[in-house]
Amino acid sequence: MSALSSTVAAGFDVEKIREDFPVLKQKVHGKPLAYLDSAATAQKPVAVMEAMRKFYEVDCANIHRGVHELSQRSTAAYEQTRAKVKQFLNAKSKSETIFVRGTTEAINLVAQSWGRKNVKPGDEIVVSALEHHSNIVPWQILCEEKEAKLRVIPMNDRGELILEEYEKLLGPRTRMVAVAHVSNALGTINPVKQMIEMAHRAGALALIDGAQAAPHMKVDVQALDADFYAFSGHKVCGPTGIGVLYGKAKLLNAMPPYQGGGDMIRTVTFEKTTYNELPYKFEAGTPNIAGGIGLGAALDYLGRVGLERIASYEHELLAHGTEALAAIPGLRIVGTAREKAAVLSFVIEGIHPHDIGTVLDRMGIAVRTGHHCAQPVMDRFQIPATTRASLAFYNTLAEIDALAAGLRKVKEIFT
Ligand code: C6P
Repeated sequence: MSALSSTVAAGFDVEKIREDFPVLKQKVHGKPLAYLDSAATAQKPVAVMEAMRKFYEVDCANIHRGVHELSQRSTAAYEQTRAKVKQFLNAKSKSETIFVRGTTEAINLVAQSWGRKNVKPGDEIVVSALEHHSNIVPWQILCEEKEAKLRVIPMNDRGELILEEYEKLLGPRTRMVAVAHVSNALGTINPVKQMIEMAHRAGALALIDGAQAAPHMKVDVQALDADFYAFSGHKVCGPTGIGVLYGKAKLLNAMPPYQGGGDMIRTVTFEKTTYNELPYKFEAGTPNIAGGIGLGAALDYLGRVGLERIASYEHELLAHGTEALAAIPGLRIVGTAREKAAVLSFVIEGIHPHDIGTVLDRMGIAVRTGHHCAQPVMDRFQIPATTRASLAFYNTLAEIDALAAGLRKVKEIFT
């Protein structure tokens, strides 16, 4: 497909979308920026920056604490985001949506609060071979403390989880299954609805790491029947330092607080403290108010663009990128699952990914190189690292063509 048609691919006016992202207009090392690192963090539309600016310029006050006008306004703006998150995830109630710093904190909250209360020696936690470290280490810490066992669902050479092996891992000792909805290193979309169903049949709970799914597809926690679902604001075009833990109310109600401090209490005496209702029981201390407001603006923005349109446009980008990269001799795509989101991880024979990334950077092309915080994935494929181009709805087919041309130059330089 030509670069020209990229502006209206899938009925999607990407050039108009790009107007909303000032950062994309710059040159890097004298070349137009091609930002292909959205899995690390997505760029922010003007609407997000404006919402945060308005908070600091006009409304700035602490929330849930003041009777004065500014505090009332700030509280209302922050809590409006909760209603938007409820809608974004199709949660049953706002009280099931807890603001945290991001996916990492969400998973740690569950591992520490739910895990410490419910996991006993000999119990088992199931994760998968394609998890980000954030969905491995919190469970390892818990297992070590509780003398529980971490079991791992293996994957095949495409980077797809082997469900027959998963079935065999499930048993009466399984307490929790924690899996990514979408792999950040490979792009694999896991069949999480089915995996949750299987966990429930075994009497276990299921936590879904939605960090790489929420930016790319419509998520419905009720349709999935997820017990917990986590995502990060900064990957859905929102600010850093804010994210969401969704949890079923009956589970959250039965869990002890994660941190103690302001806002999470009902009454405090030196003899006894009683806790606030959901979701505040899990939100100790002054939160990231501007971040929460920015996240609300980001969800509004994604809603206006439309997640279904985003998914179909990105699918087109991915297909184009897969074809363009596969045509480069010596390049191997790592992660070829049949169900894939917009991630192109690859290695080129004889050239270190860091060298690839450095040369691409000189051409204005931003990609991530390394293990992508998924070292077990690298071990599985027996490679130390990959180069990863991760796409978003503001990318163009022309940028992908620039990546492919850049990689051909990299090959010329190093061979
Ligand atoms: N992955 C990447 O470049 P935080 O850092 O808490 O916002 O998200 C952690 C996280 C958890 N799960 C998955 C599947 C993720 O992809 C990430 C973040 C980034 O791939 C930064 S390491």
